[in-house]
Amino acid sequence: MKKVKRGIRILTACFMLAGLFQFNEISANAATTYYYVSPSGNDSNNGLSKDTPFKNLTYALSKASAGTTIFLLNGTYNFSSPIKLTSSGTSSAPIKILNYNGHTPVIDFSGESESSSNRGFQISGNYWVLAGLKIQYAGDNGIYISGNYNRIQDCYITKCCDTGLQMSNGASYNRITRVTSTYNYDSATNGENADGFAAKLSIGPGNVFENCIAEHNSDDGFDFYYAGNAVSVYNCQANYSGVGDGNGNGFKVGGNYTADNHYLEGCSATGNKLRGFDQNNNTGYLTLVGCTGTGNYVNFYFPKAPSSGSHKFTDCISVNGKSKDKIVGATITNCSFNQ
Ligand SMILES: [Ca+2]
Ligand SMILES: [Ca+2]
Ligand SMILES: [Ca+2]
Repeated sequence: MKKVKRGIRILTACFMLAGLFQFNEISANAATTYYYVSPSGNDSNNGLSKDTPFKNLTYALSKASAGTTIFLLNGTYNFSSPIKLTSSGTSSAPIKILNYNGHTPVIDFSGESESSSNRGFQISGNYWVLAGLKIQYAGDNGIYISGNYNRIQDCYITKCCDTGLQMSNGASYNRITRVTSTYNYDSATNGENADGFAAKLSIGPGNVFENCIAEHNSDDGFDFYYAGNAVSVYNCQANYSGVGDGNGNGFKVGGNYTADNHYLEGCSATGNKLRGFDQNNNTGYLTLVGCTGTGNYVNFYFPKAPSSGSHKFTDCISVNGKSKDKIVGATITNCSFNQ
């Protein structure tokens, strides 16, 4: 009985402590600065209300620090060079760039020429949140992330001259949620590079895609070439990839013989020029749960056993592939493949 009472006392103390932390967090939130930006605003305004907005996002960014929220009022914001997010928020006080009042502001980079240095948003900082934006016509990636703990959600990325959203060069613990990336095309290389989403070329751990859609991109829908760490993908779609010299895979989950144990759940690939789900020389083991390939040239193509362990396919469905599936070195449970 005594032990139980002591347990209750400890529990009570824990709840009180938790309450204290919550209180601190609310205090921190109360100190948040909100800036408003509008294409018809003026940088000599104070930017502190929707009626006195700044004109330039870059001006608002120059005043932003951990805990700042920037609201972009409806309209089109034109850029001819990348927006570089180099500073950082914190886990309890991220820096946010948000839409306002249900509208979708357009961030238009058509002033950029097609060149690998002309990205849209370039995020090397940590703890940024971008939400509710349309991003278009960047001269390279629409969004490029090398930083950590960033969140991109409810954005629409289109018609950029390389991959719509790319993570590389150590990017870790970033979460991409409900983003659509479509009609990206690198004309300079006849479409061979522009994916919908990429986590490739040396990422760190902990990156997640959820409920994202890649459609009509010239190269691949999702590309994890030479990732170097595992990516988790939930409920994402990759459809109709492959224009010009593009490879045309839905989910390209490997490359360059690195062992990256990616996890895909509830994903679907439809109508891609080449493969719906493609191992692409990944030497790690891949786990696919509840994934569906429909009407791709090959729906599932995993021709090599992993260097250790086994691939795991559970509840996966292959429908109307033009050529047969190939799966080697896998534990297959409750799937309908056409091998
Ligand atoms: Ca490029
Ligand atoms: Ca390619
Ligand atoms: Ca690619």
